[in-house]
Amino acid sequence: MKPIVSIIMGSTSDLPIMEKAAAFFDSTEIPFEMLALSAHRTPREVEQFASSAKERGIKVIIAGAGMAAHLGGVIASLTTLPVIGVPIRSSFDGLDSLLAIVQMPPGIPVATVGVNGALNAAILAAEILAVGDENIDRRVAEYKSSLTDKIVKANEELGKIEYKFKC
Ligand code: RP5
Repeated sequence: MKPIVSIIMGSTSDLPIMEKAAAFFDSTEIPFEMLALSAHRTPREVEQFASSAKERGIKVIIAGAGMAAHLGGVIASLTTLPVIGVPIRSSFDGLDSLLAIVQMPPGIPVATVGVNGALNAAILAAEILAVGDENIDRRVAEYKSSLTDKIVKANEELGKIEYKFKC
């Protein structure tokens, strides 16, 4: 199996959040790799990774980082692959990493999901891949219908709860 998505994180302390992306790719059978790389602690390795990702067959990169979260932006500056940033809540409720990831200068976009939004990052990555892959498209559509089922069931449950003035 060759990975087509990279899940990158600034530290293994980000793993409890980033593993939600991994679980989604497992459930949708999308081959991925997972690496710890830090824009500040391993800048050379980040450059090596970003500049070779495309030729290794990677199609989308997800980068999770907390605090001064420059990882996604630095990767985006070194590749034409789409980069999705996941702000990790490590300090200031994640606002510092959210702003560091989302406020990129013109020319170097990083698609940014919400704080700790690794699952949404994975779904967005799958949707990008689905543009050119019918099987992935079908699996993402199945996942999205399962969300509809969840709310249909929630309404059934709510219907059973009784209050004096509930009609
Ligand atoms: C960031 O600093 C990492 O992405 C992590 O969210 C945060 C703390 O890292 P550790 O000190 O836990 O390694 O670079």
